[in-house]
Amino acid sequence: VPDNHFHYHTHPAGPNNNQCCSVIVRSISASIDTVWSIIRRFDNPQAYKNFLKSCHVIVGDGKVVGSLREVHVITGLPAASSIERLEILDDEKKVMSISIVGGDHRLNNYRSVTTLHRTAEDDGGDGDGTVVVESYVVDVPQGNTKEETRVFVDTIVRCNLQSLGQIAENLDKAKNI
Ligand code: A8S
Repeated sequence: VPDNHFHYHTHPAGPNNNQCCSVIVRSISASIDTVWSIIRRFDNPQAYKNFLKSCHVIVGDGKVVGSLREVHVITGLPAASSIERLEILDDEKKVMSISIVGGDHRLNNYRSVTTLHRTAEDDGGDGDGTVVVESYVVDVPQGNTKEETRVFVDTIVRCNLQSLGQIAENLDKAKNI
């Protein structure tokens, strides 16, 4: 793979410091540019993250590192809001990273890195495919195990990437009409 940036996913997480980490990989039948056009919008994560109901950029322009957004989540989750900082937004390498710096939820010191990787689709379909790799590290909340934390966060990330895939695939299909 010529454009791999897997080193971005090497989070520092030790076994004693009560953190957990994981990585979710999803392949999408849409071009890397289409997938990136959705992901890169730090100001509009609710475009594909179904657990979010609103987002406002409160510091910066949503492109410069250090920008902050405040998101509110739908009811039924053990959380209400989150304040998130843009750590990396690299349009060339297609790498994005955010960290959670505040809010009303249980995921302290959360940081995620998302990278996109171009694939050649040899399934007879036209056009390119994309592999999305999203890794994270987070503190294990008081009263929970590492395993419980990983299951909870993996579920959210998997839902987000599934929805991202659907939206990107539909966008690309519409373009090819
Ligand atoms: C993301 C990833 C995560 C978001 C989590 C893990 C969150 O927005 C939700 C529920 C929570 O309990 C924590 O890429 C928090 O958005 C949906 C509010 C942070």
